[in-house]
Amino acid sequence: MTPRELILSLETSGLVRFGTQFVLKSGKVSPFYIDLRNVVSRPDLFRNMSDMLTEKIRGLEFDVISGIAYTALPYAAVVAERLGKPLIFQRKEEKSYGLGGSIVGDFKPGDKCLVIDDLVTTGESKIETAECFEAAGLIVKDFVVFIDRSLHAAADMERRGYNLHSLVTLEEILHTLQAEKRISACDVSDAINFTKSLDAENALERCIDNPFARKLSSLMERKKTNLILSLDASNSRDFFRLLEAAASEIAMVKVHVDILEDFDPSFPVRLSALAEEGDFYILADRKFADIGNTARLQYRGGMYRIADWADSVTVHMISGNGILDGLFGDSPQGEAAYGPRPSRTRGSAFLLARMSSKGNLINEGYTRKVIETGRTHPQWVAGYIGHGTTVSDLRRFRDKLPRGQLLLMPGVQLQQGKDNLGQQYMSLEEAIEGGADGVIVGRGIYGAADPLSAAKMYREQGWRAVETIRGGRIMEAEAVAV
Ligand code: S5P
Repeated sequence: MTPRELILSLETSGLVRFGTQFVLKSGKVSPFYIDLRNVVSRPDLFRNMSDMLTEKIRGLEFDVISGIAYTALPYAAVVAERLGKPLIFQRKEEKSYGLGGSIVGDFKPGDKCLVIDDLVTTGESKIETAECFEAAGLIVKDFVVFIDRSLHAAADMERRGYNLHSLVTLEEILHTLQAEKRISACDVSDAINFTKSLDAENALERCIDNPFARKLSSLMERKKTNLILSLDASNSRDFFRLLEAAASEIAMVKVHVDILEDFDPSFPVRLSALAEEGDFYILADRKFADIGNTARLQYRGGMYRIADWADSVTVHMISGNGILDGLFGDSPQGEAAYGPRPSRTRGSAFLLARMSSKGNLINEGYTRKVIETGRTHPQWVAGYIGHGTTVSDLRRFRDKLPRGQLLLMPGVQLQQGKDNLGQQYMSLEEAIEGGADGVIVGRGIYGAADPLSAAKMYREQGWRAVETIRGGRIMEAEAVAV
């Protein structure tokens, strides 16, 4: 069966329909309707479509094959049998008994898995499936669908590291049916306009506007530096000596305030004045991790009163989303007990999505949930702290982050390497090539014989890489336009 014959036959069978208004599952009213679920009850069409799929897939490289339940599963079974490849699939429901996780079938970590689905609209559900498989150790590169009913999904998926192959696209359907006079020019323009507006809405949903992310990225571009100095000094004399020297080179200073032996209330006053004068921001790397109420007390109160002076803070999501409300939400019990809610541009967080230390317990599933939390809390989450083992590993992670939020990467030095307490370093250029927006450097600078020269070198090399690799832009243009 050719793509043209497939389109005509789907239209004849009423599986692709135009000309009236259809209410979709989302509640939106669409000028066309595509539903391939019942193809399985038409043996001829099912066989023809399975044949087309088999031919499309034959040339691709994979070890196991999967179909997204339920619609695509029967095809995946047929194609797997014909090509002599193992079939695996993801349960739709969480299993609550027996052994084994949510994936049915045998595979080895590192196996390449090809995934079949019936349609693609935004690509989001495909990416969720890929992430589930990746969390189980599989490598997912290729998706094959019957119909690409969007105008952008293939490009969006490619940006996130996946190839989308489709048997027919919406544009081919429209073109074929119009040429056959089965639909009018008006049907065609309605379908295109509807799809464009849906695509635009989806793009907006994925695009996040966080005030601090915007401020930090514009400071980076203005000052031409993506350097975040991790100033882990144990006394304020060393701290300020280093900071005063490096101020002109950095976009932000990262502070572990509880490392200081001689902290007193004059410390944040002096730090804030220096930040103002030297044009950089302050990130308190407190790594809040407790329940919301405790985190709120730690952030707004105690002797450090971090909320009063830090532009942003780091947060572990291990205790659940309540921590973000605790840190940045209003105080139902009044401000007296907890201190005031931080201002909108001050109260922001970088979530720890991946760590640089060897043997850390964060896995892909955890990282995925952290990103999801960041995506659903755009008012507070300016970005993520994340690390990669290789450029491509970092790139794949970066591509999963919403646009408009930033990736700050620790564990960076001029060369790859490690310390003797589990820290792992990636080189500065690799970090930027992999998609880091800000590079966090500690001992590479303050541990150097001449910290000021080191800071200058990191800043220059880092910004040169930003110019070469990303054209001198930190924030993608679309994100700023929201
Ligand atoms: O995964 C992480 C997260 C962070 S915030 N790995 C890290 O190293 N960090 C912090 O970055 C760490 O607490 C330290 O302050 C800095 C790295 O310092 P360096 O001396 O190894 O560059």
